Amino acid sequence: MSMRPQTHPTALFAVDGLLTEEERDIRQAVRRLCADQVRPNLARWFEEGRLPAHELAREFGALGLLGMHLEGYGCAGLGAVSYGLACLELEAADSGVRSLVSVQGSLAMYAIWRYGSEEQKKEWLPAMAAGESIGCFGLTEPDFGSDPAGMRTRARRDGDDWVLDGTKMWITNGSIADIAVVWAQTDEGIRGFLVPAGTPGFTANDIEGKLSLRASVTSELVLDGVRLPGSALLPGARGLGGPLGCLNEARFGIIFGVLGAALDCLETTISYASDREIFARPLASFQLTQQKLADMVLELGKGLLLAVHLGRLKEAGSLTSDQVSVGKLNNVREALDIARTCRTVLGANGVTLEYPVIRHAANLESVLTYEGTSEIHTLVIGRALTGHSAFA
Ligand code: TGC
Ligand code: FAD
Repeated sequence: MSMRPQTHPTALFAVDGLLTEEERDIRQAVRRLCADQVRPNLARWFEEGRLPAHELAREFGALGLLGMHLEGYGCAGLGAVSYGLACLELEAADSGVRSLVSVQGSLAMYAIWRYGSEEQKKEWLPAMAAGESIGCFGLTEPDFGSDPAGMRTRARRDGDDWVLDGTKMWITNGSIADIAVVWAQTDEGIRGFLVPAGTPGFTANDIEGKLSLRASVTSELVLDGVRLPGSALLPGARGLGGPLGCLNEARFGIIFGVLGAALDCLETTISYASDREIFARPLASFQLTQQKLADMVLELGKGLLLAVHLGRLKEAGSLTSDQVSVGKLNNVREALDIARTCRTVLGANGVTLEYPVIRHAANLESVLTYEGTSEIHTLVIGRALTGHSAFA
């Protein structure tokens, strides 16, 4: 049987030609760090349900990945596409690793950077950029995930202080965070607060039994009469637009990130199908296999082109939150579909941790749900198209 050289999936779309040399260098540096320090351990971390988050945060901080798209306060101040490519490489390793970086840079640091006082920025951002302090972002509650406007966590003034009561649920990095950004109802609408770990009345309990994003810490935050000084309030955030403004940043990273998971699945699958002989022929030589590969690479390539396009819009300052929903909905949905299809090509081997495919597929189930479920992003797009809000 004659055989031609193989083409890498991304080469079919010539995406590299859309990137600057600096962007390609950053991608390469993150890829190398993941290959050396992250990937060799991932199956074990996933199986054991843990992540050495502090050590990784310091490594990522040293490379400038934490808050890398923010300016000043020890942050690298790089462009949106560079940040996206870093997310892609991190998520090619594992969505939990990308989550660590997303929550730190795009949610916790971004909230302080965008809405914080000068004192809050100086106190927290340099240490967080270096990975010496870890942050988390508490928006979701047990009864209010898709509809955070209904949150029950309440902050009331008591003299110059604030007193917080409530429960946050599903909080990434919750129990390992040095600082929690907590959103609460007040008499003036939703406001954000910085709650340092160890504040009396504040506890974080890990959520056990996850079969997705196992290499990531997810916690419940309990606030029971937590007294904070007036300086703990984020002065620049008022109303639901405050936390939603942070979500735009993290959702943007996911648009790129999930393509890393999909690409890792696809590379694994092409290699597996090339080596695996079935009916005395390579699995890669069957038409049904090639149909799957071709369909997957089309979605991967379209997703990459969309991601780079949205990244350039973000760099130009014109990216809208509706466009972020377009990217999040499409790329997560397609990445999950790719992971599931790759799993079928690997047969029984596809259900083990020996290959990364089922780990990515399981992780992407969480990514489909967090940062706005696929249904919520569908309704955001529906609202943009029709003018009618169909959320409630
Ligand atoms: P709505 O009336 O549409 O808006 C209320 C106010 O918010 C503004 N706004 C936005 N601002 C910035 N960015 C956005 N994407 C925004 N969307 C809305 C809006 O302009 C308005 O401002 P103002 O000044 O007029 O008051 O609000 P709604 O209550 O109808 O809700 C809309 C909806 C459903 C889209 C929103 O609630 C939503 O996005 N729900 C999903 C919640 C969500 O995504 N939660 C994520 C939690 S964090 C997380 O999952 C981290 S995972 C971390 C990891 O490990 O990576
Ligand atoms: P629900 O809101 O109860 O939704 C259940 C189902 O109903 C979904 O399919 C949803 O799409 C659908 N639905 C909701 N509204 C509508 C509607 N109007 N029409 C039709 N269908 C609808 N949150 C944080 O604040 N910080 C974090 O760091 C964080 N990390 C997370 C990490 C993990 C691993 C996970 C799984 C979640 C995390 N979350 C975090 C929470 C996440 O954002 C929520 O799970 C998500 O917003 C959905 O909320 P919910 O789980 O309460 O689902």
